[in-house]
Parts: sequence; C-alpha cells; structure tokens
Amino acid sequence: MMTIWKTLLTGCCAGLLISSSIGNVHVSEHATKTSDWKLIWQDEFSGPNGSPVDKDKWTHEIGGSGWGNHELEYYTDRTENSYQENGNLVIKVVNERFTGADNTTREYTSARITTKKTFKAAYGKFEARIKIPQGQGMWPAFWMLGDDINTVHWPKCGEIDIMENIGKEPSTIHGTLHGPGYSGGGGPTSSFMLANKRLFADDFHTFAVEWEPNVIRFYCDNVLYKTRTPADLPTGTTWVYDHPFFLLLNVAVGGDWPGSPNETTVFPQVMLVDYVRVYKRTTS
Ligand SMILES: [Ca+2]
Repeated sequence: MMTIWKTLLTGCCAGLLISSSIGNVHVSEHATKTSDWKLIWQDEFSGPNGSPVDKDKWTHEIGGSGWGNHELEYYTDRTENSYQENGNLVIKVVNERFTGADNTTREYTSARITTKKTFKAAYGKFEARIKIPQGQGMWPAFWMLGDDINTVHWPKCGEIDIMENIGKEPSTIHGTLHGPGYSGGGGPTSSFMLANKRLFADDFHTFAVEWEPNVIRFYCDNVLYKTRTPADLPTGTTWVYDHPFFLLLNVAVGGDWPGSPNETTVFPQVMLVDYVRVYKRTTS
C-alpha cells in the first residue's frame, strides 16, 4: 500500500517527495554493458581530509524550513556538516541546537548539496557509491531534479529518486519517479531489499539509474531491480524526463515519511559517499 507525503516548493528548492511501496523485487539482467558508457562527470571526493566539498562541483542548500516534509534538520554549509575525508564525502548529522541566518532554530544539523549551478545532463547513467547512516529518523537520499524547476516549478520539472532510505527500514532502499499528476502516491516507486536482513548502513553500496529516452532503469549493486517507462505512469499524465536534470545528496532528519528520531537513535550519524559518476551512452 502506498503512503503519501506531500512536498511543497520552498524558495528555489523542492523538498524530497516520497511514496513508499515495499513489494516483490523483480531482478533482471543488466540492460547494458559497462563499455556502453563513457564517463563525463565525476567527483571522487579525494580532497584533503577536512576540506569542504569542491565548490566547482557542488553548491550547498541552506535552511531549516522543513523542506516541505516537516523535516527537523537545519542544512548548513559548515564543515561540521559536510567535508571530505579519506576519499569520501562525509555528510554528518549532528544533534545540536542551531539557529540560522533566517532565525530558524533546529535541534539537528546536516547538509544538502546539489549540482544545480554546476552540472546537469539529459540522459545518462548516474551512479554513486554510498554508505548510508542508520537509526530511526534518518532519511538519506541521492536524487535528481529537472533543471527547469525555477520556471515550470515542481513537480512539473520532474524528480528521479535514485536512492532513498528511511532508518526504520535498514535493509531497504527505494527508487521513485515524480512528475505532474504523480507527485504523491502515484509516483511509480520500487524497492530493493538486502538478503538475510543485512543493513545498508554496514557497507558501501552502489546506486544508479540508466536514463534514456522513454526508459529509466534502477540499479542497486549493479542489479537491475526496476525498469520504468511511460506505460508505468498514471493514465493521462506526462513523462517529463526529456530535459536536463541536476544531482542532489542529502541526509534529512525526521519528517513525515521517516518520523522523528527517538531514544534509540545514535548521534552523530554520517553518510559516506565514495564517488558520484555520470556517464553518457556511447552505443545505441
Ligand atoms: Ca572516493
């Protein structure tokens, strides 16, 4: 059964918009070969330990508005919340009282970075290797938004959620599409679950989509777990995945979908990102 949370557009940025449906995972063979793809953009996060994210590649989104999902964190651009270390991007979730320039006070801080100003692409393979945080209330995500968000607005710009996890489901990640008329529960969503109750937070895993005209394929650890086409959209709605999108990485705390942290949640939490790589298809 779908569960729906409505996301509002706040300023220049859309929040996460989620629907959840844990069902059977249909695993298929890889649709393409590695040699079909040429690397065109990457961040390996190999800067000096403690250094901030590369400003030529990422921009911070700052604020504690709740991001349309009643989230509890304040996103900052401080190196307390995001930095490079040992070849990884670290997004660190801290339980601390923080008041931002907008006078909003939150009890948690975290980071949300985007390539909105620095990189966008239409079609391609978009992949990240990530070790997610854990605990009730955590909501890490690797996702994309249409670059026309400021003109046509969300959800018409389109949203591709390559990986989302909520702490209460430590063995499951979700891949979802959202667009006009399917911004809520109508957004085609699917899940990938680790076997034997293994936890995503215990290891690095790769999360990817292969996005081509009229098809988006979702992968976890190189396993194709869902293929989406316009036929999967609700009747009368439009496939909006035909223009450039940009990337986002963030860890939200609380909000309508994951619920709030509780006494079992351990802070600080970190999301480690070994790399983000984008490929263009070289074959047809
Ligand atoms: Ca790396």
